[in-house]
Amino acid sequence: MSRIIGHLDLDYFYAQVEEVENPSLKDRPVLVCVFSGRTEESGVVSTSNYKAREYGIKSGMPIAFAKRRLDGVEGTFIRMDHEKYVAYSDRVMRILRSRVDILEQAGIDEAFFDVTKKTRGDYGAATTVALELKDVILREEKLTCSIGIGPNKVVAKIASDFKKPDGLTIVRDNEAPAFLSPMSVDRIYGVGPKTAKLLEQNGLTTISELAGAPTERLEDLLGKKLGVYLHDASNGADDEPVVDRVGASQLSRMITLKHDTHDLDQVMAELLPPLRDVHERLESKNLFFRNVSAIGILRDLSIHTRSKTLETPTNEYSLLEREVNELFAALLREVGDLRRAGVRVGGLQDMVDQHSLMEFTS
Ligand code: DCP
Ligand code: CA
Ligand code: CA
Repeated sequence: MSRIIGHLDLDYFYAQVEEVENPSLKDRPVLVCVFSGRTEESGVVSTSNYKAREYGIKSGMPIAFAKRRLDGVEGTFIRMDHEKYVAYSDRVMRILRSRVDILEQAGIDEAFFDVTKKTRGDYGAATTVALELKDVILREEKLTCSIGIGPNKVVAKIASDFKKPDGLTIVRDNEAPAFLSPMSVDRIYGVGPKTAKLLEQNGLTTISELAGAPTERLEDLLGKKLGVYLHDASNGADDEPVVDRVGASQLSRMITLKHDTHDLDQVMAELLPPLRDVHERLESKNLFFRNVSAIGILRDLSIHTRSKTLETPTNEYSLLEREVNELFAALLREVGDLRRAGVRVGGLQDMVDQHSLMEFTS
């Protein structure tokens, strides 16, 4: 049976979350920004709503530049609040995970899913699942998203981007080559600006041109692995599995400190709620952690990290707190005042696996 794979991507994610929390924003341009703090206007646009995009606003654009683009129209500029978006993201992922066979989170606002079993390989049933996912996310979180359904990850990812916002694009197995051929090569997952440029310099701009190029030529240009992958992908073939990465994943929380500080006790005091939150999340998911990191962001926005790998995975709170304390002590010996502080646990693994492993080895 051929697979049925989906890709879901939330629409104008950070800006949409801000609209959800303040619906009066909806009809005007909303720009979520990272302010670097030098002057009132220094920093970049992280993302914007579709109203703002009508004026040519793009992610990564300097704020001052975006203001000029708006040309006198009143926009709302909002400071990026990463923790808030992570909380929405976590809830959306939880909604999805319970409704598909396998979920693979691929970014803060996107995930691949496999529904082959659930739909018994039937695209009609997959359409129903996709509509249901859109519906639940809208009902429970007030967020719209775009979904692509196809025979593999490459096609699903391109399909979710095909109609945005609030789109649903279904590409059946036999429709994949025709769907892909007119698109530019950079739509393929894994083709960044550098690869795209190299391909273009070699006369390969569209996916159909790429699909027609002999594999050996692509291998010469890009190396064996990427060459073979792109040959297959451009022909609509891709057998990358959807994998639940929970076991390899990490969990983090960042906070902005009340005042920039170099005081370890102050940092730890403010970090207690996020630390407890991280620990609760681990417990609720029955996970042990293996790595701990302390993250500090300074006034100039430079990011500094200290990490430690434990000898054995654990879920013990007191140990987590102690390790984080030590890591911050080390970090503060080397950097100046912290503006933001955070903690990350990684090497997460299922307690069930852990127990069975211990039974096995003892
Ligand atoms: N993001 C960012 N800086 C970028 C690109 C993205 O900070 N250069 C953040 C803000 C986005 C989020 O990541 O909301 C998700 O990125 P997407 O590329 O999925 O873009 P959006 O969700 O904002 O818009 P779209 O509706 O096109 O998916
Ligand atoms: Ca998105
Ligand atoms: Ca995305």
